Amino acid sequence: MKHVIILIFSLIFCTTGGKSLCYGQAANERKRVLILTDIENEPDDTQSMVRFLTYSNQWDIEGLIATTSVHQKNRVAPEKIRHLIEAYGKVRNNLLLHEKGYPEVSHLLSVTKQSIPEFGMGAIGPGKDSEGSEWIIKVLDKDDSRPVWIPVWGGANCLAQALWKVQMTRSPEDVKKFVSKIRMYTISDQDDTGPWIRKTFPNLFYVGSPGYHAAGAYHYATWSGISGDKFHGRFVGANFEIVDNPWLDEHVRSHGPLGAEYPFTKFLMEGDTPSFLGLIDNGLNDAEHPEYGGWGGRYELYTPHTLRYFYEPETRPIYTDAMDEVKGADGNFHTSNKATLWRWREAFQHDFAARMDWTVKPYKEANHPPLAKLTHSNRLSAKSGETVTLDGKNSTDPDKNALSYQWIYYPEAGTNPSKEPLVFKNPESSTTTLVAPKVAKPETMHIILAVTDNGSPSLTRYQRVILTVYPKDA
Ligand SMILES: [Ca+2]
Ligand SMILES: [Ca+2]
Repeated sequence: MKHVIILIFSLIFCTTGGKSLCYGQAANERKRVLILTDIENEPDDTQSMVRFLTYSNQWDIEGLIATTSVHQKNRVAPEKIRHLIEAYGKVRNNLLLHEKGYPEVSHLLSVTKQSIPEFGMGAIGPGKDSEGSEWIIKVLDKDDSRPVWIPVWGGANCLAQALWKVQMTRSPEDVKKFVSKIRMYTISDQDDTGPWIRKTFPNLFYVGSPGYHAAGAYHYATWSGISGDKFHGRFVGANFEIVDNPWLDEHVRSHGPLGAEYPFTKFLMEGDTPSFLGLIDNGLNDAEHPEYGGWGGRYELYTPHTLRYFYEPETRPIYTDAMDEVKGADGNFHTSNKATLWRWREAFQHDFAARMDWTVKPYKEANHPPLAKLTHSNRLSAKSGETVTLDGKNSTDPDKNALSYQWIYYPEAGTNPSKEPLVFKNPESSTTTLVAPKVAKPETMHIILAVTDNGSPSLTRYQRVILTVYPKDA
């Protein structure tokens, strides 16, 4: 019933010009999330699970399922998930001093499941059902119209078995309905079931950088932008210090019982985290639109036969690697898919650091994010040559911190083919204007308002304005 009320609420928001963007799942609707993890294959799944638990009040957590992967073919480790939930249980009361809605330990334990300890397509077919695959079916079959977001941190075979079973036992119409509720994000292909899912279910909402580690795909993948900023030893612009072990010691590992569970980085910090960074409700992310870009990176819908490491006969589009041009910490401009993610690195690292503070500090000693607010709709339109006013002056901060403002044009997220940047008057004040540029046909332009407080660590929230510009004589 709760989701029906939320849906009605968001419909009212849409019709009254509220903050919702009004298509697909409303951007501000509480999301259902089910994680698949090859936890224990290396430290980074554990790191990602620690971060995930500090955001667990943002979502309805429907499943935490231990799986295999190419890096851990014959083992699943649900006991590690349970261990981390127990550590979360020690700090839950403190987290609740800062934000409401943190789930009970008993709830998280009740949705912790496991797949069978077999690798890839070897675990698909008759007799291969598992506690995990049956749970996925149960979650997707719930009488709940909201989609289920499925970040895949290892192999995808537990989800593949659920899909295989549904396809074998249900009518094509019911299979279609089942598939339509899935929102899948994979950290590349960590077994051979990702390609099978893409081929077998061509309408399944699929985000990821396809390809195996062996093919070098991990170096190219968008997700590696979370903490990788070297490519063949070359510095490519992002700030590495804030994802390196000394920073993590200071801001995470030294913070109470949950921070103590955060392991030392072996390869990359938190390679799996990009799969849920885009699900955080921060005013920038719009998970139903991976092409808009957000904390988890930006992904465009196309058939990835042009990928550098493409090696399979794909015939369908998926949301995959897209390029942004971004000014890096080195002062130079960089054009890359990884930049779509590392451009937000300081904001999402500070946000995590603040939440780790929440696990140990009283309210007054920690920082809390500002509330970015527009005095107008997120959807505006103008004709070429008209002046458009953008106003974020009603933004507030729960700690009464001073706020700074930045108006950012995000050309890659819109349709405007012109490379000309939009010119904001006073781009660092709460209110700005711009002159709508010349266009040949209606074009959309994405403008991001970033509001940052002066607390410690500084925290940022956003609003996205989608401006449609019409030709002057239209
Ligand atoms: Ca993993
Ligand atoms: Ca604050």
